[in-house]
Amino acid sequence: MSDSTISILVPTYNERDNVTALVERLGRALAGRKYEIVFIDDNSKDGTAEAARALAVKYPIKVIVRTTERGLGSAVVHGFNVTTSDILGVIDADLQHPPEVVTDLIKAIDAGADLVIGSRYVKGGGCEGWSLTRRIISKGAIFLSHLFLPRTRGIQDPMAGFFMLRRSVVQGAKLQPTGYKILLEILIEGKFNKVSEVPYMFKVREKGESKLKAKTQIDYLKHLYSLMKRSGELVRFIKFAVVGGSGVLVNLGIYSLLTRLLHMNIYTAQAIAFEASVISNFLLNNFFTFADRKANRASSLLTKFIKFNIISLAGYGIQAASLWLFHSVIGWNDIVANGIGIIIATLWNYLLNMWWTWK
Ligand SMILES: Nc1nc2c(ncn2[C@@H]2O[C@H](COP(=O)(O)OP(=O)(O)OP(=O)(O)O)[C@@H](O)[C@H]2O)c(=O)[nH]1
Ligand SMILES: [Mg+2]
Repeated sequence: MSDSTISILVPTYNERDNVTALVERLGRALAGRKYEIVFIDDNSKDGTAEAARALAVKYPIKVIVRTTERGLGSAVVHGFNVTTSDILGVIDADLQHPPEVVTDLIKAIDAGADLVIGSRYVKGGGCEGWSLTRRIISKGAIFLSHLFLPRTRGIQDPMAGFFMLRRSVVQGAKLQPTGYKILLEILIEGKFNKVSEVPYMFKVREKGESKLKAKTQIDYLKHLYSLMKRSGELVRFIKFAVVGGSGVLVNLGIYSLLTRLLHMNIYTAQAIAFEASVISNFLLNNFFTFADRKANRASSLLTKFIKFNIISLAGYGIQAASLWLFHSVIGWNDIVANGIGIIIATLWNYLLNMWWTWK
């Protein structure tokens, strides 16, 4: 394995003052390996490409300058496409990813990992000098990814820009890199078995300017939506909502039957009708919405059913609370108040069932 060639891809935009230190430090970390450092520069105005080329007399360096495209994610994918090495690494140019950690990434690949992530969120990792706001945004982004993209759940730092992988992970993968989060794209579209994370400390940028803008956060949400669509999670949510709608019909139908035909007490009828809709929702969700994670053995079906009941009961509580708050307290129309309750309860039911029942 130690014979494999390694391409370290470095996307750059105006990083002239960082390239020399980066190359020297990468050179030390990669000594004894067959490697190349590939800069993918988006026509920087500060002479980044020239500075990188000047180092090629001493180091195995390639410099690619793109003039028609801009963007970190697409620069990385461009790097995948124009290199031929078995092992591909990605690192920022600004030294916020300590180049020495590349040694640990390679060790993990040699030990059998298909994909290894330089991680800020495993023991020993962290971020230097981040404001509380930036920490919250970062954690929030990870939380959303864990919630809506189940494939990223075991990974503490799916937003990392520092990683290494075997070419087979991205070979033939339909990568659509929009924005910054190229690793997220790989986690959804790539092919891999073993992923590992190695800790590192995300350093403060010392030279050059950050390209991170507020728009990056909006781009992330768009990207998340696109990945949900492609990974089938959006369709799953729609199925869940449709099943929920069918539950309302079951509930109303049985309630009418029990009260009008059997003249049952309305509260008893309401409880029976509610449970009947929980049962039909559960079965439809198990064999339709979550068919890929369904319970087959009776014992696990029962466990899931109990969890589903608990969540549904709480969901019902949310609906009742919302009717009370928006109608009785605030004085809105009861149908509007109930509608809000249904939306909140549907989201609650969906998220909790994703997280707990059919995890
Ligand atoms: N090729 C290319 N590289 C880019 C582009 N935008 C950013 N980069 C590079 O991607 C890396 C990360 O960008 P940064 O601006 O440092 O983003 P960040 O590290 O998330 O944010 P800071 O912590 O504020 O620095 C750096 O090496 C940049 O030069 C781009 O549009 N094209
Ligand atoms: Mg940076």
